[in-house]
Amino acid sequence: MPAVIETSPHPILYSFRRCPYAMRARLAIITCAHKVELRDILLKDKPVSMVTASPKATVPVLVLSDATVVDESLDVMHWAFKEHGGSDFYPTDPALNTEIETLIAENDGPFKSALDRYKYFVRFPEAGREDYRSEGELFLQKLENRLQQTAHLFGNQPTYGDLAIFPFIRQFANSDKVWFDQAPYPAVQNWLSAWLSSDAFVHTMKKRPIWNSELPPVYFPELKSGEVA
Ligand SMILES: N[C@@H](CCC(=O)N[C@@H](CS)C(=O)NCC(=O)O)C(=O)O
Repeated sequence: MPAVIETSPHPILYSFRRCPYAMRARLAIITCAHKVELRDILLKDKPVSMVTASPKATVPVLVLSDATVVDESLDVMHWAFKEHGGSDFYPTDPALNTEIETLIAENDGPFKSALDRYKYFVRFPEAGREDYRSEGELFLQKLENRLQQTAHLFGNQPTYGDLAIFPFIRQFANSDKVWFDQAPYPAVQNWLSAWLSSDAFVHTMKKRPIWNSELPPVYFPELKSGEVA
């Protein structure tokens, strides 16, 4: 008998607080003000219900009320913006969308690979930490060039491209904050710090109890006082 995917009246989002892919999914959901049941998990102890829904077992995983499973962070973002408003963040111009997707692909590909080696340089002794950092700086410089021209990566309005990319730049910055703060990327530094202090990000990063089926559901964004789920 096929395994039964657990659903709930609200979409369920399995998430790990510090994962940048899960952050971008939560940021999209909060930006379009759609409510989900948030299940914060630990990667070392994944719930069976999450792995049943998505055997590849990476976060984020979104399970819709009809048991549709969306288990790639960019697809969760697209679901959030396309289905539930927030269209200012999701431009209609196909050429602009292609440009956004191309930069996100560079973030998720070569930049993420440099970031992992920079963070965990001890595991990659074939080159030095600074070499990996320099590799990552190629992408920082691209972002700097854009942000010298406009307040956000794709113009003067933020788009899902900003939301998809900044959690990874945050990780890069945090790998050596002293270095990052004096590095020659002032526009990236300002852009990052504006996102980090935004209400959306602060709410997204709030510490919540690790989910288990005995606890009452946690809604995201949080219910306001008097609001019912
Ligand atoms: N391509 C996936 C990547 C997601 C991913 O790799 N997430 C990491 C956490 S940051 C994960 O769940 N890794 C599985 C594990 O560590 O067991 C997406 O965009 O959603």
